[in-house]
Amino acid sequence: MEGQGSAKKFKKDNDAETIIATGDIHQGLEDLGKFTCSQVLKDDPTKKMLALRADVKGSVNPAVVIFEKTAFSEGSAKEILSSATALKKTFHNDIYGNYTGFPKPELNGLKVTVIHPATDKHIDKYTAQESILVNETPKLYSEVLLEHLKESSMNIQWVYNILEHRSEAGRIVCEDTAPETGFVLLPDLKWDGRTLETLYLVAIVRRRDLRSLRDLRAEHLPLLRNIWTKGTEAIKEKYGVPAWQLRVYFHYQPSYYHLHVHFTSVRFDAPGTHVGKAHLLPSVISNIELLPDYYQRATLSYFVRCGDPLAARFARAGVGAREADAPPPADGVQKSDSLPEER
Ligand code: M7G
Repeated sequence: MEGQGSAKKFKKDNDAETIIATGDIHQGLEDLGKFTCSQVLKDDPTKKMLALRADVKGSVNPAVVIFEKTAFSEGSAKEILSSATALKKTFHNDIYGNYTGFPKPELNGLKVTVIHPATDKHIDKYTAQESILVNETPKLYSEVLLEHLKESSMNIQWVYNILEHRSEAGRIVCEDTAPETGFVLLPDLKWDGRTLETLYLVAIVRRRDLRSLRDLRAEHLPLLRNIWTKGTEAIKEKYGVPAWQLRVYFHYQPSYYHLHVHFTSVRFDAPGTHVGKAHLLPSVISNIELLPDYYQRATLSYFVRCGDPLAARFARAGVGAREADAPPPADGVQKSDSLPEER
């Protein structure tokens, strides 16, 4: 539903009546016949993920289509190891044999994410690019990041659709409706909702005045503790996964500036769990307990993709520019390749 209200200019086309009538490509979408690949955005052999930009029959707007190989489960092991799995030999040498296997289609499904209409930001997000490291001081936050957000941030209609039960209502795992400390917990778009090894849920806070980690201070501790306690309890109850097997964290920078918390399995190397992106919820609570305005005073380091307009803004502020081009560090502005100063 993201982009609701912005899915606009649709061509007349008899084969694409649904899109033309509703503006929503997901209505009755049962195969990918309407899509034609216009660009391979990313082909990641490690994550076994392929992201494509696609033209869509009946629409002038492009789509981003992401294919991911799904994880194996213990349950499927027996079914794969059977005569239903055809083999094609690549080679064998002594005791070693190499084959391509073709299990039943039901055991070989792909996770497919379709984003339509896709904006330039979506296309950038899924395009392979180099990144720069930014050590964001409070000064850079107010002078660069906040200015950037005024002009450019991802549409968060999908968040309001969830909070108002217009989308994904049946997927909600836990909901607390308290205005200040409430949140909705549900499976993340990135999760198939079944495979516990790749468990991924997201808790979206009800209040709409918190954009990111940077806004958090002592008065929000009850909200953060509530998300931790009720979120981990709900996951234990529904999926049998205890808190000590969960990685619970914020992204900084997030893609969507409405405060939310990621819950993933520690067995899963989820995208965005690396240093320079993930901030564990218990550590965030502890930092604020120690220093109520920690996140207004801290330098927060993260990576920005080179093609992102934010990288250009930081470059204009002397951050992330090449060594030879960079101006001398001004107060509070650190070069991207330096470590944060000790406070
Ligand atoms: P983020 O840190 O802002 O972005 O997290 P990123 O991790 O994508 O860089 C937003 C989280 O919300 C991500 O984990 C997304 O996969 C998830 N998400 C995004 N959308 C558009 C949806 C959605 O429509 N439904 C659900 N359930 N999750 C979403």
